[in-house]
Parts: sequence; structure tokens; C-alpha cells
Amino acid sequence: MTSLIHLTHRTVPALALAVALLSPALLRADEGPTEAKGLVALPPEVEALPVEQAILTAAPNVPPPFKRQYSARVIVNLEVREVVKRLADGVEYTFWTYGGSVPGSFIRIREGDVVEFHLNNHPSSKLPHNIDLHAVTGPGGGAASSFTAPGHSSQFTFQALNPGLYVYHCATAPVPMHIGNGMYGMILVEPKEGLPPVDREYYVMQGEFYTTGRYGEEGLQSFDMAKAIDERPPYVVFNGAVGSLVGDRALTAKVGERVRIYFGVGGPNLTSSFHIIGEIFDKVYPEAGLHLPNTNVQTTLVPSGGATVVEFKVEVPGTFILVDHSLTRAFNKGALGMLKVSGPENRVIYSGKEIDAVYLGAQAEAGSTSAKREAELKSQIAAEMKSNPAIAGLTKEIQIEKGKQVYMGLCFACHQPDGRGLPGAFPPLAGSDFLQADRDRAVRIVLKGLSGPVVVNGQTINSLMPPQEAVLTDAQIADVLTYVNNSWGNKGDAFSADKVKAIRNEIR
Ligand code: HEC
Ligand SMILES: [Cu+2]
Repeated sequence: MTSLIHLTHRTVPALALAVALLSPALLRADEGPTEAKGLVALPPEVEALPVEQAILTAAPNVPPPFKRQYSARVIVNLEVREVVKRLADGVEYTFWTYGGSVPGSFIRIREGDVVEFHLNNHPSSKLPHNIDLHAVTGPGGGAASSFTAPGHSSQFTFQALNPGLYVYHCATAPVPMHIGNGMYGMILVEPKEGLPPVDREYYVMQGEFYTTGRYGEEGLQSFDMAKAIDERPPYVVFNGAVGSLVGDRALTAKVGERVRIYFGVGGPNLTSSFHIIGEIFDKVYPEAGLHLPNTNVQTTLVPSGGATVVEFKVEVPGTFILVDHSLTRAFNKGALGMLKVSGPENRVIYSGKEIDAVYLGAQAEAGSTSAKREAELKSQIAAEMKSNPAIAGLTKEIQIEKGKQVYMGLCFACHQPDGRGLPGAFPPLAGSDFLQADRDRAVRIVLKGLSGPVVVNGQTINSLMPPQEAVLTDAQIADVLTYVNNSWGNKGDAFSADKVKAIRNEIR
């Protein structure tokens, strides 16, 4: 039996402080903090249950299935931490987390278990937090009982009555802001009879981030409440960051294995159309009720604050792409991951060829050579700056690498990855006399688009290029033109973001 007395001593002043800190207006969206009632007197048969410490895992990992056939008293220790981490390359964000990362630690318990839950708010936190577990039967799902000031710890007990996969999240006002900063995770209440055995289990959660800067704008970003209210997030991502399941961070499996994904949506607002390109879900447990799976599903709808469990056997090798099939979220906001399957081909089921680079663009490259080279060059600059002020060459090289990422995410679709365009449809950028002739005009074309006849290297094209002013920042335009002007045999100076800004203002 564990001794819990010290925790109650800490909880009472925590709640008193919290009550004093918060005005009633702030508490309307959730259950307000309640006075600590003291330890619950558990009946002897519960007191007698074996005690177990829950194993918590960070995504995409899942704690192992249970071997035991009996109920236990499970102790969960979850720590809240506010941490600065990568949201995308060059973009940082102050995430509020359960367990240090987004989504929060995966908790696995068994139907019938009595859970002694400890929520510990790290002393470095700036705000109080709590937890609402959808697996809890009781007011606020535990929110009122777990309200915890920085440097304090709360405790409450619940019994897991209903098997299923459940979202948990912070319910401290303003609730959408706490969830929007990453305060969500999942708890699996495994049915007494267990789940069918599989070879691999993964944990993936979708959530959107409402940054003040637009997608890709570098630096430390903060939460934009106006965008959240309008439900216009610059980022929609899996597992807390763009590219968290891409390249060498991809999920993996071997041909012939059965894979189960516990997929949830933290939101705070958007519903997901979860799909894996090139796979069919053999089974989907709709809305994560763990009975009566649906079979042979292509795309499954997962509500905000909800979850699903999908299972499938991988039959052929290759890279399978996890997306929210609301596809601008996948291709423009980050909701894209990968499952890499290795093993022998089965050319009857599928004849061959790997991921299609033109289809995926920069996403196929994420975490790849170009991003790594950019990081290398940046650290080279930092070292160089100490001893040598002549760093212009390196800055240009960085622009080229960044510009390549913009190009491979956008321009490649028309002008082609090799810059040669398509005869009669898209003019070449490689060796283009038209491009070389006027640098400012190139900036205007990217900003405002282009239509009507143009003669490039003696060939007339009469088509239309869409404007990119709403899509790209000044820096991204400078970078992409620097890349274009220094690739495929083109030679030229770097473009500066300031110059692009000036032209943008001129032609506004
Ligand atoms: C949807 C297709 C499409 C996309 C995306 C696109 N372009 Fe174009 N681009 C065109 C077409 C078509 C033309 C020729 C327009 C005309 O006929 O008037 C063109 C013309 C140009 C030209 C001038 C002609 C030349 O060959 O020198 C430049 C420079 C250019 N694009 C750069 C870019 C850059 C940089 C990007 C990415 C930021 C980009 N384009 C994205 C279709 C596209
Ligand atoms: Cu919180």
C-alpha cells in the first residue's frame, strides 16, 4: 500500500492559492477548483488490490499490452511542463505539455482498474493547469479535482468503468488556449478480455496551432486568440510538430505485420479525416468504442476531443502517407506523416515504384538532406561569425537551401523539379533569358503572378501563373529566387527580403 499523506498536505494550499488567484469569470468554462476532501476511504476489497505504477510513453510509442487478468490500483504520475520546442524548421513555440511533449504521455490501464492520479505542475510553469480525462465518470472528468498551481501536486481517484480509447486535456480557462498550446493526450482503458494481438502499436494525435506568424515564419511564435476564434490555424500537425513522423522519424513496419494506430484529435477545433495513402484500414473501431469494428475503411472521421483505433496488415513495402484528407492541411499546414514498410515486394498485389516526389513535393524531403544542410550551414555561420565577419557567402548558401525547400513545396509542380518546365505549358527557369533579364520583374511575377504571352528562350508561352503574395513571406520569395538563380546552371546574386518587401509595398 502506498502512503499518500504528504500529497494531501501539498494539495490544500495549492487549491487555496488557486481559488485566490482566479476570478469567477475565468472559471465559467470548466468546473472551478474545489476544496480538497481528503483521501477517499476505499472499501477493503479495493484496498486489497495489487498496486502498480503506470508506464507512460511519449508519442509515437505505446505502453505494452497487459499480461495480468485482474484489476489493480494503478498509480499515474503525470507532470505538466511548459517547454519551448520546434514546431517546424526554424519555428519554435512555447508548448504546454503533459510529460514534456505534445501529445501528452500515453496512459494505458485496464477496465476495472482503480486509478490513483497525481497531477504534478512543475515549479517552472507560469500557470495553473488541470486535467479532464474523458475516461473518467465524474464531474469535469477530474478537472475540478486536479486544478494545480505551479510547483504543486494534486491527487484524485477514479475507477475505469468503460473500456475505450479516450482523449484527456487541460480544462483550465481559457480552455481553447490550454488545448491549443498542446495540453492533450490519450488514455487507453483496455477491455478486460484484451485487444486482438498485433505486431506494432503506434500513438498519433492531430492538433492545430494558431501562431501569430503565418506557416513557416521563423522564430518563436505565440498563440493568436483571434485566429483561434476564427478557426484559422497556420499549422495542423501530427504529434506536435511539422515532420514529426517523416524521414528518419517515420513509423516503421515489416511486410506481413499487423499495425494498430491509436489516433486521436486534440483540436482544439478541427475534425480530422484520417487516411493513409496506399492502405485500407482492415478494421476501424469508430469513435474508439472498442466493440464492433467496422471493416475495409478508406478514411475515418475523428472529432475534436475524440479518437479512433485503426488496424491493418501491411502487404507490400514502400512509404505510406498518413494525412488529414482535408488536404491543404496535409500539404500546406503539416498534417502529414509516414509509415515506412520494409520487406520483399509482392508484385501481384502492387507492381512497384516508391513515393512520388512530384506528388509530395517538399514533404517527401522533410528531415532530409536539404534541411540538414541548412542546419549545418547555420552552425558553420555561428562558428564563422566569431572569427570572420565575411559571411556573405554562407548566408547566400543558406538562402539557397531554404529556397530549395520553398521551390520543392510549390514551384516544382509547374516548373518541374529540374527547372525545365513543360513545353507549351510552363516556361523553363533553368537557363531562362527572360528571368535573367530583370531581377525586379522576377519578384513581381512571383508576387502578382503572370498571364499573357511571354517569350522565354525563343519559345512563346501564353498561359497563367497564379500570384503567390498571400502564400509566401518576403523572406521565402527572396530565398526561392536565390535558389532559382543559383541552380541548374543559373548564376546570380542573392535576393534580399528587404528588397522583396519594398517591391511588395510599391505594387500594392
Ligand atoms: C501553377 C503553376 C505555376 C506555379 C506553381 C509557379 N509558376 Fe511560375 N509560371 C507559370 C506559368 C504558366 C508561367 C508563364 C505565364 C505566362 O504565360 O504569362 C510562369 C512564369 C514564371 C516566370 C517568368 C518566366 C520564366 O520562365 O522566366 C518566373 C520567373 C516564374 N514563373 C517563377 C516561379 C516561381 C519562383 C515559382 C514558385 C514560387 C513559380 N513560378 C510557381 C506557372 C507556375
Ligand atoms: Cu493547462
